[in-house]
Amino acid sequence: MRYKFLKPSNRVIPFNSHQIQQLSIISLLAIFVSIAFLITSQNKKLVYNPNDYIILRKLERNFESSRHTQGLHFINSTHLVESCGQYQNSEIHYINLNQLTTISQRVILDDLYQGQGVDVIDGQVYQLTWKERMIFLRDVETLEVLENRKLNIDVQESLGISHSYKENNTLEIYITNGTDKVLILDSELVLKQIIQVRFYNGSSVGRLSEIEYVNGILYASTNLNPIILAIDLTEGYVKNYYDFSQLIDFSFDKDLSNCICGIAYKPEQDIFWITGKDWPFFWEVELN
Ligand SMILES: *[C@@H]1O[C@H](CO)[C@@H](O)[C@H](O)[C@H]1NC(C)=O
Ligand SMILES: *[C@@H]1O[C@H](CO)[C@@H](O)[C@H](O)[C@H]1NC(C)=O
Ligand SMILES: *[C@@H]1O[C@H](CO)[C@@H](O)[C@H](O)[C@H]1NC(C)=O
Ligand SMILES: *[C@@H]1O[C@H](CO)[C@@H](O)[C@H](O)[C@H]1NC(C)=O
Ligand SMILES: [Ca+2]
Repeated sequence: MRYKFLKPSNRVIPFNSHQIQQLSIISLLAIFVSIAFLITSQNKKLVYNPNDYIILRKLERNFESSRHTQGLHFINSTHLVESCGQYQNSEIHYINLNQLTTISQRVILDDLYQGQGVDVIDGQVYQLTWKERMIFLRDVETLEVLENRKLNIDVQESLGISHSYKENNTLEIYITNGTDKVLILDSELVLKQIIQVRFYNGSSVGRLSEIEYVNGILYASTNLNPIILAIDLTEGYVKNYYDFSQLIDFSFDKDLSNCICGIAYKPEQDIFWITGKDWPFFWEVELN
């Protein structure tokens, strides 16, 4: 067999020594920049920035209802739904954003129940109860109970609720049970997965409480400090946390109020409304 050899090109690459020198400097620079980038991107993952938020507004709230906020969520662009709880003093109601001092559609819970987290899933309001393992499914217009659903999983408490849809449109319901874990349930409330949440240094996050899932991140409060954690559920790590200690000075009872028990995301403006037990204000904040 004969091989056919191709004639090498006559063209000479037109670089002189000066240009080659320039090229090597550029390559060295590029390597240096990539290494620097690698180092900073890794550091970024490991360093938290608790003050990376902006307080936009302070809004005075209504005090006629229970002040014991346990869950908060936006129903639509003009209304929040709030679940408040203590035994014999639990309720759920709407708050109109244009009339913050007026609450509406107030529904009082039976004395046997303490209201906890609240979310809207597939057009229905889901309200958790604390130790009763009962979820009230409510009409989104009237807040009247449509269905009682028992939480048939091994929990002593249920505190916060939120949800998302995975790529194949599968509903995932998130529930916190007063531990450092997030329980993932399916639409039938069957437990699918338990995610243990950690800081990057391995420390526990304490008792996770109110939650709100937004664009791939689970925002959660803890009972230890007035902070909001931004959790990556796929890794189970806290990506960042936001320290709102400065807001505690504004509350009526500094011990009781040490938790941000109301976290609601307002998609129209990409902002959050936050409040706590016995807080006289809602705070409109931007988390970066
Ligand atoms: C928002 O929800 C409340 C309570 O169901 C309702 O009264 C109000 O009309 C709704 N507003 C909009 C803009 O849909
Ligand atoms: C929290 O939930 C997990 C999973 O169901 C369970 O193993 C654990 O005992 C629960 N803890 C509490 C305090 O409810
Ligand atoms: C959808 O994806 C989830 C995991 O992301 C999987 O557990 C589930 O079985 C899938 N469901 C369907 C109907 O494909
Ligand atoms: C781990 O990191 C968290 C968040 O920065 C911090 O509060 C905690 O004290 C750290 N724990 C240890 C043992 O350093
Ligand atoms: Ca919420």
